[in-house]
Amino acid sequence: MKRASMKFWAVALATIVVTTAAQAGDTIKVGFLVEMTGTFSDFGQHIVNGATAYIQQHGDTVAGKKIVLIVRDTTGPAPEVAKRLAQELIVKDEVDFIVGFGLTPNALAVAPIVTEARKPTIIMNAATSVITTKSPYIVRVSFTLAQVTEPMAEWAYKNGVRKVYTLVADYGPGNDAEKTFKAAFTKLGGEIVGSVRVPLQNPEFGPFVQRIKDAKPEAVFAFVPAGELAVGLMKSYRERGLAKEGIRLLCTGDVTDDGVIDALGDSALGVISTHQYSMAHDSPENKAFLAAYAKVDTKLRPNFMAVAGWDGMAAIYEVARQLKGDIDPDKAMQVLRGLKLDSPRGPIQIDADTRDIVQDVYVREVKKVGDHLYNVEFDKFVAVKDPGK
Ligand code: VNL
Repeated sequence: MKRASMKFWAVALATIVVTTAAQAGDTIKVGFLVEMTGTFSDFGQHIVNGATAYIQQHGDTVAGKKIVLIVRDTTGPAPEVAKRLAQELIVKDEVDFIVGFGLTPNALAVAPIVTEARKPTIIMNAATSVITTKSPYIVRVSFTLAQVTEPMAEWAYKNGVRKVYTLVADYGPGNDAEKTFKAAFTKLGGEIVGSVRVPLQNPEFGPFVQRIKDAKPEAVFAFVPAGELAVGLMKSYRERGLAKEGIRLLCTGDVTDDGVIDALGDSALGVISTHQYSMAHDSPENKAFLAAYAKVDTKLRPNFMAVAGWDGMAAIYEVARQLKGDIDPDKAMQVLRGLKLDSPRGPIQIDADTRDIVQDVYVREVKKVGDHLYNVEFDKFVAVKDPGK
């Protein structure tokens, strides 16, 4: 997948690392632990693209220091690989920050290492609530599944939905989504008529989706990670004729992610989701982000991970400015706690106590605008904290 762009990154990164060695001392080094190959390779691409766009837009020097990116490929959900690469980034490369993490298992694996090394760590996607509790050196600029799921349960009930079947990927964020949806929806008076969990690797959606159809719920609530799983789920939903039976699809924005929405095709039209970012978000900050991103990658549509990559870099620039270029780990954490940013998604804040993100969560509908599908925002929940804490 994405062989051409992988090659591009291999070359670009080699160049960046060589430059680093020559200028150690005058640099702020940012080590990326991201998925650059395999099923989840888009995640790394999105995150690095977003960070690169930020640097190109704002200049590669801040507080007199040159920002240097060192990108390492975790290859997928691979905790042992993530741990080894984190050690190398800290000991050999002497990075000032560790960032990235498309996937929860990699973030959890690295938590004890960054605690031990006192290394400020910025989560740019991984979205299981518990991650930020695993180290005082972790902050999150992405989202949590609980944070975007609770609004979905409330919106569904308010709009007359009473019987829901849940489908989630069977790992941390999926379990959070299932638990949160069930709790919020039943508290309001709704009923969960069934729940399935599908494997993270190579799931066969057909039989699961058929089981849901046979149970005749009014809606399915679904979370699977963005990318290939989302495409697989949408395909089965269409092939098994759930929409025709009047079974609505309600999901987190991971399923209707901007990065794959073109591949979902018209079967995605009308799908309702809740999430923190849409390409269609109307603001000057988002326009600036989209313009900068388009100079970095013209093929892969930017998504919520790219925005988190952008915001994570914005956070690092702010730390650098406030610390006048001298990155002391504990002082950096102090700046990050409570930090506010005007993100392309809207205003965001890092909660000073939990180090987790507080942000608006939007309700969106997939619509065709011009030649492309977009998640068009039509309602929002303001300044949502992670309810999973
Ligand atoms: C995770 C969360 C991964 C949401 C995802 O796919 C996602 C995770 C990138 O925490 O592992 O959409």
